[in-house]
Amino acid sequence: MHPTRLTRALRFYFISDHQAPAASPLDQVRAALKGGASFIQYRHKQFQLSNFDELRHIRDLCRVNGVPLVVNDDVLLAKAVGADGVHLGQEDGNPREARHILGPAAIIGISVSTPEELRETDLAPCDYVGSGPVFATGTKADAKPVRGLHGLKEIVAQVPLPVVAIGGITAEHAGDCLRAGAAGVAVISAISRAADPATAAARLAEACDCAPRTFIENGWQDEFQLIRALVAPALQKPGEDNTVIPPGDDAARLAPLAFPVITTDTQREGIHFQADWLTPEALGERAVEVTLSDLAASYARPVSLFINLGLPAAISEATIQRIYDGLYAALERHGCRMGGGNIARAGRLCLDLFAVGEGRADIFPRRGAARPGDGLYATGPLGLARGGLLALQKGDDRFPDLVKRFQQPRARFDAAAVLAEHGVNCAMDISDGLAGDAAHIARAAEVSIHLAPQAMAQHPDLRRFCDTDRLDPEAIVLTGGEDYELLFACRPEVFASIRSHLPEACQVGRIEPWTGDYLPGIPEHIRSFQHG
Ligand code: TZP
Ligand code: MG
Repeated sequence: MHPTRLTRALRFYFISDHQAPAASPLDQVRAALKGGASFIQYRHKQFQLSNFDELRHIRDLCRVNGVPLVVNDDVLLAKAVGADGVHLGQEDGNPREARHILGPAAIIGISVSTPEELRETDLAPCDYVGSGPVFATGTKADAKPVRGLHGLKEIVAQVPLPVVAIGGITAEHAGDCLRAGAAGVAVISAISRAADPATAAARLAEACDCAPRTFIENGWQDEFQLIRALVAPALQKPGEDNTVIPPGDDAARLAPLAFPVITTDTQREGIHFQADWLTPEALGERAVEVTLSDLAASYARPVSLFINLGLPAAISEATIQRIYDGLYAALERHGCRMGGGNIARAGRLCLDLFAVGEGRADIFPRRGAARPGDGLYATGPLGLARGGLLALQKGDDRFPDLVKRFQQPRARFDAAAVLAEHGVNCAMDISDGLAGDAAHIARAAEVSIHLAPQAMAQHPDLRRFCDTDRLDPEAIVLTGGEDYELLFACRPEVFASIRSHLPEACQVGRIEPWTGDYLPGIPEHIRSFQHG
């Protein structure tokens, strides 16, 4: 998880209590979320398989409310239920093994009570530290000696990760812990054993300065109602350009297209994106831009878009609506219509998009049309989106321009029009990185391509990013996909004219007769670089 987001989420941390006399763990979590808890730990010291459904329900409640859930002690239980991570005590499993099993995106917390314990702890695989008991607690029978606010400060000073204070914390003390440097406070009994857990949680939220949340009890329920709501904007302008019989019937009917151009693309959570890389609106916009980018690369005018949406149970209607707001914003930008779609349940969020466009009668660019003597060019800077993604993954807020390149790519219809007018018959969009995509052209055209990423690697934003992180900008230009610029080959004299219309366009290589190697001089690790 993005470190800045994690630090924010840790502020008000609730741990469920299976021994509380009145409220069940599920009811406690519900009350905590209603009150404004920003992080949940499921802790059950006598967990049995019969408790699994309760945990699954808690997982869904957390997901639909956008609150991270970790499981105490048990890495495999965390994995089985699809929690966001695990919290380990000193005597529990090894955090490195937990990281290996749960993967790079998982949240791994570890308890550290004293500086001596800290010295024994491998913090590298961990994301945060829980430290206490700050005050006396009756909840943990084997709790270590009370460390007080002074002990908390000592740990905060020595730990390079966010620290959550724990042990006997109430709304009265929460502020003291935060002022001592804790990123957040973790409580059990202050909520689980309160006469009114939701009110107790609201008081803690206030003490932690946590914004109140609109609590969501369920994910989306009614497929038909949801579809009606989602297609409503498309129905508001029926048949405007006489291209589409709008969604609402079994299929869309398009008016005749002289040269239909059809493409598809998929965006899967955990593979193409993580939920915390993009707002729901940006996810929708990006999915459309990425799909339409293939039409731009084919010099086609976008006509109609179809979407197959795979929805996990624990996603709220509000979130789905926000994804659609983004989809519609991007469609509007490109004058493309929503043709229709389908919704199905899925384990993780996934968007499969299909776009129909109208190709030009005079030209359809092909990868195989590159010829020796051509230059290889890109319509704009490369590697910036990859830099943005790396910055996002590390939670580095210093590169908003690069992050924007990743989050908000734009299909280059403007550049495509220039290329088409210049008769450029070899073009594609760059989604896999310069090396990978140039190799597609080289294979299709049976030529060798001498890549020259040096000029692109001079981009000041990329240089600044690479300098701070000691990365090689040329390697990022070669391997960093997802800029969605167009890659094209043409005669150098044609490029000279194109350049006057596309000032950011730049040479990235040259096409040579086949020499036995598609990309001479490009090291194997760069060619075989796999994108997530
Ligand atoms: N670890 C240190 S103290 C503690 C744990 C799990 C118990 C905290 O519970 P409470 O009821 O908030 O004091
Ligand atoms: Mg433990």
